[in-house]
Amino acid sequence: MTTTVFPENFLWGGATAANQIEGAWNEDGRGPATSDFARLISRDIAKTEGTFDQHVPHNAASMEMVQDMLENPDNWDLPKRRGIDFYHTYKEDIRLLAEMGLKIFRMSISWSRIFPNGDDPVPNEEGLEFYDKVFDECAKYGMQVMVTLSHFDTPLHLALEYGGFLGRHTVDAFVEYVKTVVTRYKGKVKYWLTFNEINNVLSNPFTSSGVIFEGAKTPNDCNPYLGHWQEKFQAVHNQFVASARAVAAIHEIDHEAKVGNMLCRLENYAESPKPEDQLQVLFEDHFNWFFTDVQANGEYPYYMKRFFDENDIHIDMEPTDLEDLKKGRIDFITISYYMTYVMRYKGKPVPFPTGRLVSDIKNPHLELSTWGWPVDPVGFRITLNHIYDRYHLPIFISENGLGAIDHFNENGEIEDDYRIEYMRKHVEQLGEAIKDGVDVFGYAWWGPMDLVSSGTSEMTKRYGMIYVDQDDYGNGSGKRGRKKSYYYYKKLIASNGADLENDITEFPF
Ligand code: P53
Repeated sequence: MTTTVFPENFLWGGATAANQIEGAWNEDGRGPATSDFARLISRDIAKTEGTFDQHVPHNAASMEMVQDMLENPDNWDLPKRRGIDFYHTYKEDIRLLAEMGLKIFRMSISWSRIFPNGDDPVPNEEGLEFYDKVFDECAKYGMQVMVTLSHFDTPLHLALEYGGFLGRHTVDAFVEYVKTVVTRYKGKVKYWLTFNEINNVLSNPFTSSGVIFEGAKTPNDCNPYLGHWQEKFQAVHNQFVASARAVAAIHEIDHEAKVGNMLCRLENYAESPKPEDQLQVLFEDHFNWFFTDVQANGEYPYYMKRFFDENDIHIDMEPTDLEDLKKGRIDFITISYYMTYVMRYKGKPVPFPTGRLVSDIKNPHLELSTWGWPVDPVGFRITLNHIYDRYHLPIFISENGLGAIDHFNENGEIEDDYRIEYMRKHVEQLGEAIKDGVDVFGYAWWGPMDLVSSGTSEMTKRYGMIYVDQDDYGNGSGKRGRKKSYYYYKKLIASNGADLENDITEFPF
């Protein structure tokens, strides 16, 4: 076996989010969150609409629809309300993860489990106890946790009353929530992330930040990927301040704790060597770097001024905001990496974001996943170098993975070589980036057990190495089983990334 390039104590992990696994949406005092209003976009629907695009509107946006989902939940199929029942199965799930050799489990706390309305005067003890149990269970196996404080599930009350992070009140409520959980779990959690994929607010403002525009009437109004820049960038600013104040509070409460950002990393290629195409890459890059520039450097980068000026965007700031941004700089960088993007000149030599989460221009050199996401392991190495070059901060990969359709073979097993291949190639390129000198301290596979998709609310889009017997409509026994990739990742972890060969011959379910 060749020797490993991965550092000792490298954190091999798996990543999840409360709204995609927990279920129990109204148990033990949990209040409703925006994720409870996401409808299923099944493959069948996507096929007839001709797209698996993330931009199919599927969130309730109109007040009428939200109200109906609250009052008549049986009329709606809302998969994130059931998750994969982790709220009740957490012991078994954590055992399976630990047996795979996981060193770190990335998960999120559901804010509305702790504060049902997001801003209640006292926290919900039952909610707090649940995460005590989860953290203790992980500790039992020597598994660390990385906790995202807000992963696409703003408490509904804050969305309806204040437009989510469009309102300053939500900032204060978030900081209070953060102080509460960090004080409670001090010593149990070393790694915190503030907002999941903070840049998602540009394309899915309701999903990512509970943003409801004034006068929103139709489902399309709430998650537009173009336009509404004034509101979107105001919400972003408020999230920056919330994040920075959270970082400062966490550092003060727990000196051992480290706090990171979370960026959906968009690595952009020019469609051709045409300088204008490259210019478009520069613009699009800026709208991606912007988020980490603020969170890592503590100030607004120079290039946003022109965009704000030319588009009449005025950010409302409170007098202490810029100072707070400086004081709340992150300790490490995290990204989700799934794919790369192709840019073509849009005809105007001025900065403007596309806001898209999946490239609409095809890269002829890359294969697509079943959901149309280009698979690009070399892009992973490139992006890691770009990030490290820009910030010189330690990097943790908080998400990477492949959503695919799984089938049982005649022995009742799942031989998911496509998933293994995806992992093998990405871990290989991660190793190359480490050899290049990039400081990476961990890698978390998205969805180590199958879970509800964020973009489409499907179960059919499976990421897991652990199978969950449940379909898009909630049918199934919920039983867990091991796929071939479970044994592959286990072997990979045991060798600390040295053994990448797919030579697994036995993989009992
Ligand atoms: P799903 C779009 C593009 C890249 C990553 O996504 C994205 C999205 C938003 O859907 O989100 C992250 O489940 C997100 C996870 C999500 C995962 O990627 O749509 O942080 O919550 O599940 C995969 O296939």
